Amino acid sequence: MFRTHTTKEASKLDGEEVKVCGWIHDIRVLGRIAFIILRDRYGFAQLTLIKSLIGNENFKKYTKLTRESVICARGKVQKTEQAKLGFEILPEEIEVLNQAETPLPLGVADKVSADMETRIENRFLDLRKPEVLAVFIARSNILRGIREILSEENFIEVHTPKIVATATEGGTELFPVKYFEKDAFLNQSPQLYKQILMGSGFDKVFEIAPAFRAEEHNTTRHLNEFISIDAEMSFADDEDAMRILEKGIQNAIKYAVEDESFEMLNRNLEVPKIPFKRITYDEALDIINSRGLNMEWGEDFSTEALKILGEEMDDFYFITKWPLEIKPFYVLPHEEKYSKAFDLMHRDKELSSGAQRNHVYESLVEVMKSKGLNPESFEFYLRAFIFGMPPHAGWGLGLERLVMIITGVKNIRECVIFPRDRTRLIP
Ligand code: AMO
Repeated sequence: MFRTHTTKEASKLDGEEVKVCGWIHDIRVLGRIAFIILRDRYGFAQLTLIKSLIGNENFKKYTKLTRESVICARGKVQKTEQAKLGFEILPEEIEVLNQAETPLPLGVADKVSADMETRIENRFLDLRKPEVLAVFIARSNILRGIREILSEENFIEVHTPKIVATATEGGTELFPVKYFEKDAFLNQSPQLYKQILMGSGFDKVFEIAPAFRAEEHNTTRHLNEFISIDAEMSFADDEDAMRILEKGIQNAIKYAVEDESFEMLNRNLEVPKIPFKRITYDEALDIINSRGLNMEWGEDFSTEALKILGEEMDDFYFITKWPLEIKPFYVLPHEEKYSKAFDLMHRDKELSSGAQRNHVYESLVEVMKSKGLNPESFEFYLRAFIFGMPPHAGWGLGLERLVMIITGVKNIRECVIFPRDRTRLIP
């Protein structure tokens, strides 16, 4: 057995013998006594080395070990008020499993201060920092919270192809791939497939998978590969879809904040109350223009406009009833120039967009044409609309945008283990 206890398990004991394993976070030598701070995923343990107890040879050997080396220590745990952690381990034996070279390209014991590039270059080391790890524990808990709601609501988890022949969002932001003798692309969104599944009678589906966008802009909110959480439900309208989404967000936050590692993030976040406020696009426009901006009806919100809205609204809110012309072809038209589309916002940031969909073949084709799309290249999708397609609604939620908001990190790259941005393909 490599270890008998994690540092956290050991911290609860007094007088028992344990074997703990991890990385050397720090070593301090004070004459005839030395302290090795051992780190594992669960916390820290102080190994107290007393020269007279472990012998000159061993004392010399252990105090020469380098930071970030991997060791196992066997010894007695004892509670002590002198140690910062409230306990210490008096090792009888230290086994070196892997010696770390010096100097380290990135200090692990230092607080996060290195620039993003250096951090990502040395990501395996950066991820050893407890406050960096805490972001990924939150990410995992966020996913658990959302999955739980979707399962309770009877959604089936599915996976749809990521190598596809056509654009989903009808845009140009596609990565081409060679597919034997054919040209193919990496999918931007499972949109068309999740809708087809409504025609297949799956009733409620969700997918949590990568989405690829060849967007050129290099911002703190955009990735070229992100995780899209997509849901689609039948015999449902935009309001039904929003209700599931806000429940999912609420539960995600609940799970994230109740984990003890969340404290590492120094963030005081309350579980939001639902329902979130809904305002229509027109109401949002009025708010923005009443604050001195001159936004025309039918325009998308500028960064400046969203800033104003973010100041006026609660943390989470929906913008509903969007002009049809600025939403994708698949949203359901409503009252002539409007649609049943919505966006979920957090202050000035878009978190998710969704809609009740247009399930009427003729109308769908007409909207496609009006947006300059060729219905022929969407034949595989459109076929599902002529043999029995129920009314349906759904949404797509960017996981990393949600993780950003919940953990409070400022750069979306910090929410991905190995981010893909405009310039980065390695590691
Ligand atoms: P949309 O294109 O708005 O909608 O994307 C949905 C959500 O995905 C996230 N997102 C991104 N996150 C990081 N980097 C990016 N480059 C990026 N692009 C998008 C955002 C966004 O709100 N098919 C529709 C969804 C639907 O109607 O069901 C769609 O993809 O959080």
